[in-house]
Amino acid sequence: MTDGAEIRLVVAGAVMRSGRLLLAQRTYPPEVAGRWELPGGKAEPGEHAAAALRRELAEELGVVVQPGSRLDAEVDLPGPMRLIALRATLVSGEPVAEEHSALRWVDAAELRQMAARDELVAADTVWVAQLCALLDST
Ligand code: 9L3
Ligand code: MG
Repeated sequence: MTDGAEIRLVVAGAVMRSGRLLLAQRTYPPEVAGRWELPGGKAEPGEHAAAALRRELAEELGVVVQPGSRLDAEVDLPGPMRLIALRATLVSGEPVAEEHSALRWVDAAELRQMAARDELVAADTVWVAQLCALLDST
């Protein structure tokens, strides 16, 4: 099998603290710039999801996180890539937007409102219901 035939894993982090979820505003590509996502990025070949998330959130946000359980939904993206999300908690540092245009902490009501207003990256909308349930139970 050639490398080109392999599906690249993309790992996003659902970082939650005190009933709020961390969202990050994308700067690229132009078609999604301005929309909000769960921060994260591509795993290196052979890199486990949790390790990829720790590395990506260190690079993008300057924080150390503890990855946790996986959210139910996964999304196939062009590339081909497969997008998954892991819950995560902050271990140290306060997130800074190193690669995003802004960060915000949202509660369930704000997350629902952003989804309804089409302010989220399309792929990430698969997790809204589960995230709202998790936030509401915190
Ligand atoms: N992506 C979608 N939702 C997310 C993340 C972290 C990533 N929450 C998509 C955008 C890109 C691809 O996955 O097409 C790789 O992500 P990145 O490396 O550009 O962050
Ligand atoms: Mg990224």
